[in-house]
Amino acid sequence: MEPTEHRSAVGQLADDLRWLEDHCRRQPDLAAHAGTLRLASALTRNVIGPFLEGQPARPLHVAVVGGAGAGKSTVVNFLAGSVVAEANPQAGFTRHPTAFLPNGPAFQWPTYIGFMGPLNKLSGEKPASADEDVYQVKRVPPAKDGAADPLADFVVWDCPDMTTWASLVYVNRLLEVAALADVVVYVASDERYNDEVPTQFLHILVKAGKAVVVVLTKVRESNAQALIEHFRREILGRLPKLPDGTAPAVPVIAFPQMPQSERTDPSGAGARHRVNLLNQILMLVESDAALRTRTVANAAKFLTTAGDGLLDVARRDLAEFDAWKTAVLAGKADFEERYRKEFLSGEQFHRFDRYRDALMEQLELPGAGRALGNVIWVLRSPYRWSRDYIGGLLVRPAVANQPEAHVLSASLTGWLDRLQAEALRRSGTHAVWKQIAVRFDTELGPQARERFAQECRNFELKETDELDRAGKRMLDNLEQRPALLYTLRGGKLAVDLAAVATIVVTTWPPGWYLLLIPVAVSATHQATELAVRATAETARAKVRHQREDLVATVLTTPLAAWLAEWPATGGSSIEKLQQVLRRVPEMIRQMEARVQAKAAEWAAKPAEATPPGAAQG
Ligand SMILES: Nc1nc2c(ncn2[C@@H]2O[C@H](COP(=O)(O)OP(=O)(O)OP(=O)(O)O)[C@@H](O)[C@H]2O)c(=O)[nH]1
Ligand SMILES: [Mg+2]
Repeated sequence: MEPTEHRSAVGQLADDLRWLEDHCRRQPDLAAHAGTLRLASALTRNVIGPFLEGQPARPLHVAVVGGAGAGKSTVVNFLAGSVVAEANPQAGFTRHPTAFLPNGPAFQWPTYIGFMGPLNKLSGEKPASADEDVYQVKRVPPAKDGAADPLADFVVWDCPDMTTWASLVYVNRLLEVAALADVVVYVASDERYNDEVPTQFLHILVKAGKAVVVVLTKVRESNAQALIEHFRREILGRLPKLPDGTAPAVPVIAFPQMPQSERTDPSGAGARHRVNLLNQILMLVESDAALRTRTVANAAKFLTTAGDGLLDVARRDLAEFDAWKTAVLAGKADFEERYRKEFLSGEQFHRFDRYRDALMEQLELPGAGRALGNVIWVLRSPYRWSRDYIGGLLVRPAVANQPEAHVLSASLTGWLDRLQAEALRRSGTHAVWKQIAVRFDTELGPQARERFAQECRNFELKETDELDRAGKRMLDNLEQRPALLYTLRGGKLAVDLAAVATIVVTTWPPGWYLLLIPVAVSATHQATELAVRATAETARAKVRHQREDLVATVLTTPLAAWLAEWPATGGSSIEKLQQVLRRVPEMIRQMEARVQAKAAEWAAKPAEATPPGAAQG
């Protein structure tokens, strides 16, 4: 695998996690979750990326973290062996991270692109209290007695405090360094060892597989052992179990209340405390390569196991998105129901009458038969007159059916109004709804109407066409079956003639009974008309169904699909969220596989560095 390929994959994953984090930050109750996401993206760019690109294990990184005023800068001085960090009674004094390089031959500072994310390396020097997104690098002066530095392979980081997840700037600066660390020294003071947010932070670091050493500061010496036990039980006892079911091994040591003379002379008057701390750290270091491999493998494992949790925020958004889709579909069903009730059920499709009359006409005899037909037609005249007269009396004025265009437009208004009301009602509950509510009047509503108007033009063309086709189909059914057509025509004539013959023969000699003839031919005609009407009604019902389908396929289904996807288009957060949700799990899987492959390479190589020896007391 080429380094550039690693780089783009790592860059993409880190960016996606960063984006998820920003997305999360917009929801205040998810601040801690955003912190986990920041840690995940920082692990990707500060640990996994450099490792895959072949950066050497050295320097290892030890980060000193904890609550405000816990004594972090003081502990940094003990690690460095001299006063290098500014300890200050003002809590929250240290505002940006500072890296202290060991004295000795220079080693390669990580040059990985994206290393430390948004934090820039300061070129000059600034006080630790400078509140900027920067980190600075300083060098530890040589030991006065010329002794070798036990942490010669380590960069020691002094960090801002961890007091609230909400103070973004500090948390982010801190997380950047914590992610980078091979060893984390967690500092808690005797008075505030139990603070909630630093404890949550400790939990996350342990979950991320960091090697952690706890230093309890400002402890009364008589109380030290009891406090250590208490801390193990109450704080560490609540740590999540490791994937293999064991409790994480986290050593705890106490730094007693020290007079200033000890505090400011870590290698001299305070040396016993320093040795105690260094030994805890050096015990974790089998070799540079082994410790770094552990850091990287655990980071990859954290991404894999935390992966699902990391995406929780996205799932919540997508659940809201699904709720929107459900609302759209409910509106679609309402629209169709309304169209059925207010238009279709009362619609006669008068245009269709033409085809019914044409069907009736088809049953009349052509050619020579026409003359006979005309005779019968004359005979039926009294029937026709009375039928039309009675029909005229019976026909109730047609109920004015609402025009179709009117029903369609009103149904659309109903659909959109309902969606808008839902978006407004829920806009306080989630950003997805808020975004919809805010953009409804200016974008969603007008765009939906415009689309609908276009679809309507298409619909009108198709509906006329469909009606004509149904009418023609009815006529063609008969026309294309000449045998049936002639049987029906002939049959009707035969029945008429048979009736006439029967009347003439049975009532011979002719008398007033001949008046029965018009009655008989009228009766056969009425029967034929009823049959034709029934055929036409069946066809009309079919047209009604087809119209219903047509509304669904041409109007409501495309519009519903467009409405449903609307929140996920135009570069919206949902669109990006869907992309990220698809991409992140796959990239994490790939990343873990790459890390495993590279770790196996490292394990096969002879160790580059000899393990550092334990500190001398
Ligand atoms: N008396 C006494 N004071 C201590 C001890 N350890 C630290 N302090 C003091 O506690 C104060 C805070 O210590 P720092 O090391 O600056 O703490 P920090 O965690 O770096 O604090 P911020 O950077 O402000 O978050 C300083 O004034 C230290 O001198 C101790 O053992 N005894
Ligand atoms: Mg400090």
